[in-house]
Parts: sequence; structure tokens; C-alpha cells
Amino acid sequence: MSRLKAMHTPVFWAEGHPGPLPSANWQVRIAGLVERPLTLTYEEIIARPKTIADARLTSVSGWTVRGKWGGVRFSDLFAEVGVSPQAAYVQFTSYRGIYTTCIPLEVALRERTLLAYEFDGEPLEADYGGPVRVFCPYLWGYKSAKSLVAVTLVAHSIPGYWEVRGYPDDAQIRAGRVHDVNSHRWRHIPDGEVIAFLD
Ligand SMILES: Nc1nc2c(c(=O)[nH]1)N[C@H]1C(S)=C(S)[C@@H](COP(=O)(O)O)O[C@H]1N2
Ligand SMILES: [Mo]
Repeated sequence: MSRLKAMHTPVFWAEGHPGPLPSANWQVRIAGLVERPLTLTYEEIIARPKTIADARLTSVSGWTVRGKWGGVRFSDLFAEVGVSPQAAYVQFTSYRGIYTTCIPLEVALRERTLLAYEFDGEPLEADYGGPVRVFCPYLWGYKSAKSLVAVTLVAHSIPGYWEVRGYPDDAQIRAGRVHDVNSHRWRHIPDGEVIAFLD
């Protein structure tokens, strides 16, 4: 059993569970306002330099989970494709195209925003967005699109699945009480990325 599952990390699929998603034949398309659009296979993603972010995914629904998220920095991928000057936001699209979300380019370029494929050294399973997902600890979890198939550089923010249903587009993490999945305790968090690791 995976670490995420063993800790009873909640599994969210607003669009319905996609079923098993094999990494073979998985592709992520990076396009939009870029100079050299790129399609990466799973093998090409995991062959790139890996960054490990010891950080938390924190949901607006009131829980937070810490672990070592492994993946490729979006800043590395964007250096490779060449971002056009008009690009200001990054839209993420999940498998089947129903779940989308958008973050500022500036947040996508931060060091812990990853095209993630591992948690605590284990490959991400389909429940938790495998084979590859967004991991962005700076904003509420609904920006961390699972089972990612497309990354599109755009000039203006495009409201996604939860944003059109009323969640704030800026997704700033706000102070409040959250359930810490790691310690099974309720904790108070301040505004911003949850970096006090609560343990
Ligand atoms: N495709 C897809 N990605 C998604 C979601 C979803 O419903 N569908 N839920 C989001 C929300 S609200 C959160 S908090 C995290 C939860 O990640 P987990 O289900 O792996 O715990 O995934 C985000 N990414
Ligand atoms: Mo969430």
C-alpha cells in the first residue's frame, strides 16, 4: 500500500475517478504561448533532472499532507520550451479534459512547483493523480491538477472546474483549522504556504 493511502490521505475526483491510468503511453503536452511546444512521454519526464520538495499539499476542504514530492520543476520545463513574453498564466488540464485550473506563471516558476510523479519515493498511483500531476504547495490543493495531460501558457487566467463553482481564483491559503493527515491531529495554520511542518 502506498504511503499516501496508508495515511488515509483523501482522494478527490470531482469529475469522477478516471480508472487505472498506465504510465505507458502517457503524454503531457506543453503548448500555448511558448516558442517550442513539446510533448513529453512519462519516460521522458522521469529521465529529466528530479527535484524533491519536502512540502505540503493543503486542501481548502481542511486537510494538509506532508511528504517528499518528486518531479520536474516547471521552471526547468519552461526554460526548455521558451515562454513567450505575453504568457502570464499556466492552465493545467487533467485526463478527459473536464478538470482544469490555472495558476500565475510566477507561481509555476517557484522552486517547489512540480510536474510530480513521486511521493516519498513511490510512484504516484492513479488515486493520487498518477502517473503525473501538478504539485503546488503555495496555493490551495485545487490548483494541483491530477493526472495531467496538458500545460498551456496563456495571457489571462481561465477559470477552471472549481473556480467556476465559486472557489477563489487566487487560491491563497488562509489561516484556519486543518486536519494534519501525517499526525492525525487538528492544527491551526497561518496564511500562506504551510511550511511550519506541525510535527
Ligand atoms: N483531476 C483532478 N485533479 C484534482 C482534483 C480533482 O477533483 N480532479 N481535486 C483537487 C483538490 S480540491 C485537491 S485538495 C487535490 C487532492 O489531491 P488528492 O486527491 O491526491 O489527495 O487534488 C486536486 N486535483
Ligand atoms: Mo481541495
